[in-house]
Amino acid sequence: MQWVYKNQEGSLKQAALLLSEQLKISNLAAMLCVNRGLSTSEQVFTYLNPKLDQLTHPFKILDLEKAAAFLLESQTSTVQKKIRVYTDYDVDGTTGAALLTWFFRDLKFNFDVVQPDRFKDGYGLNVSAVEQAHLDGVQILMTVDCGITNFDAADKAAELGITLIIVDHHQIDPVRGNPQAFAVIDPQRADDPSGLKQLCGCALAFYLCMGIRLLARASNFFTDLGIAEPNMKNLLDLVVIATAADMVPLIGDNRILVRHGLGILRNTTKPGLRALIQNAGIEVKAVSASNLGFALGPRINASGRMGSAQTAYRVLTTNDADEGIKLAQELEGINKTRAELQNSIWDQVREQVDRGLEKGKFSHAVVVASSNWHEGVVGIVASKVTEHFRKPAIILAIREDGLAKGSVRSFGGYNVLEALHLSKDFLKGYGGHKFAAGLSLDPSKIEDFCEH
Ligand SMILES: [Mn+2]
Repeated sequence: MQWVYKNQEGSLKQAALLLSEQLKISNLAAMLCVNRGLSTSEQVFTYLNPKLDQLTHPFKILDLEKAAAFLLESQTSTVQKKIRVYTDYDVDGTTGAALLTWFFRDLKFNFDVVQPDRFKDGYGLNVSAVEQAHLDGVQILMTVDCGITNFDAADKAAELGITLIIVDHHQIDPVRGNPQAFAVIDPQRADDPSGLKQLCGCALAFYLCMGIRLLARASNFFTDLGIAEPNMKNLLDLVVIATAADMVPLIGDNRILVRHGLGILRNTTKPGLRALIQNAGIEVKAVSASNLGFALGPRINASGRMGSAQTAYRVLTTNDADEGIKLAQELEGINKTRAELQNSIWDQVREQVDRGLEKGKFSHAVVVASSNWHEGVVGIVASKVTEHFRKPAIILAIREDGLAKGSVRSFGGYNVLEALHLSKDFLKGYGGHKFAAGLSLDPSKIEDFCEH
């Protein structure tokens, strides 16, 4: 990564000088704050000293109070309704699932957790997962870190009489809007007044839990049922991992969550999480922000990339010290295999690209494919390609079933989602963000797709 400092001229420089005097901070720190659009000494002070009680009130998020009330109500009637939590298989989704598990367990809710299989089910909530939920007697289905564009699945839930609660931070479909659901918690909604567009999925689940706790306290849920009120702070170890892994901007509430989450993580009592950190060769008390992205995130992600997210989920949710150690060991093995595969693919890709460049190929973007590559890790390799070759990259794994599936990563602000949209005639499917997306196509179309 390269850091480029903005050169401050005139009035901005003056503002920085004033701030550095008022708050007794260095000129550089003051200038960086000014660059971030902070101008008053109050704003800068809050920015530098984030406090938990400055977090945005959870009910500011549209539909959150409605969902919290419904969930609490569903568990206090004589027959507890069955809740299913359905999350993405990456770090954000898995930590979100773990966070809800700890919280719902404490509140003795009737719930289970399902995560899709990256290879069989793909990303998001699908119709058959909703049908399965119905067969399993699920009455309330809630998504975390996915769901906002799963219109067919939402329609199926409505048809089967399942109450759907979507908790997602991904973009709303500009044409179709929200899927039909009882509650759609997504600060990306144009009508959401919270200003929390930067939150990751796991953090949104945290706000939902804060909302449930508020209502539970107000309705004497804890005293009536003799349940100890959970300390929300203890869930921030999961939130900080997800926030770092999802690479959301560390401004506003995210700064507060990360600042405090890191401290909680260093004292975490979750046995599997402690073992996971130790296996990475890190002292729990000394976990740093960079450890989150380089050591913890990849280990948790490895689970869903290589097979099923189950192992990572169990590591993060076990109550048992011995089981925590055993599961973390298992995850360590999965991550090692992931790293080996990734290195071998990277070597092959680099060779292919070097050869292509010599022949004058890849002038705008790198596109490479092979049937030897594992689709679970091509995304990481694509990121490496963009850094190394400084071009957008598409890496495709040709699967046994004959479908080429892969990942696109942007370089230099290039909008890859738009580019895929323009080539959609060659593709079977695509989706994602401006800077990172996924696609699938018929291998025979790769050549045409490259030329397009
Ligand atoms: Mn996410």
